Amino acid sequence: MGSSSGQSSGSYDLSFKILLIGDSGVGKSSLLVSFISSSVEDLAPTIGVDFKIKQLTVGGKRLKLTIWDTAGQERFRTLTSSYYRNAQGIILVYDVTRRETFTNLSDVWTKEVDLYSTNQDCVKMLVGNKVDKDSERDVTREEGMALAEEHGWTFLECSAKTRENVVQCFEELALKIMKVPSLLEEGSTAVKRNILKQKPEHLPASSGGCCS
Ligand SMILES: Nc1nc2c(ncn2[C@@H]2O[C@H](COP(=O)(O)OP(=O)(O)O)[C@@H](O)[C@H]2O)c(=O)[nH]1
Ligand SMILES: [Mg+2]
Repeated sequence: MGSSSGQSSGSYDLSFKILLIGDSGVGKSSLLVSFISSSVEDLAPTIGVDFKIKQLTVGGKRLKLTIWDTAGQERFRTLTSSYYRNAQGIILVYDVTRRETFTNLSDVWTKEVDLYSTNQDCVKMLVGNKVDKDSERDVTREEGMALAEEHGWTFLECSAKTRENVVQCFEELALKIMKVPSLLEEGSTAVKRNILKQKPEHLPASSGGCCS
């Protein structure tokens, strides 16, 4: 892993793109805010979608997570391929008090994920949100676990409101991503690319056109 060329590189070793997916109202934006709120790092206004950046250390590595959230267009089922492109991790969110948000993950969202994901190794995590509303629960923990097992996903229940398990969602996902060699490679390549972008004056003109 070479970030030796740039002390300015950084403040992080690996950079990953994470997506939040699921029906409108399940709490995707709340989860993101709940996760980010302990920190001041946040940016980027709406560009069709919202994304926020969070730096944290997991497994001894300094990570930069760029977490993309839909800007409500999931209501119309019109997320585009660019939303999915180059994601290393996807968080599939449902509301434990609304069963249809759970069944829609199988019926709708996983199909889109399969269609658009550019990296087939992309790590998926199933998250049942709003466990604080226990008296209104409509999907059991066992059902969540069973669906996750069926697909080989990681599973967690959480509450964006109480922050129970919120940080764990993102940390567990990051740990899983780091165990997949192809994703680890993408994560470190993204860091190098960013160094090129930030410090052009110290480097020869890029010969291999990157990105796009
Ligand atoms: N009780 C409770 N309400 C939540 C939780 N997460 C989100 N909400 C509420 O659910 C509604 C939809 O949340 P939002 O984050 O906008 O969902 P999104 O459409 O998936 O982004 C809002 O009124 C939130 O305050 C939670 O963990 N517990
Ligand atoms: Mg939202």
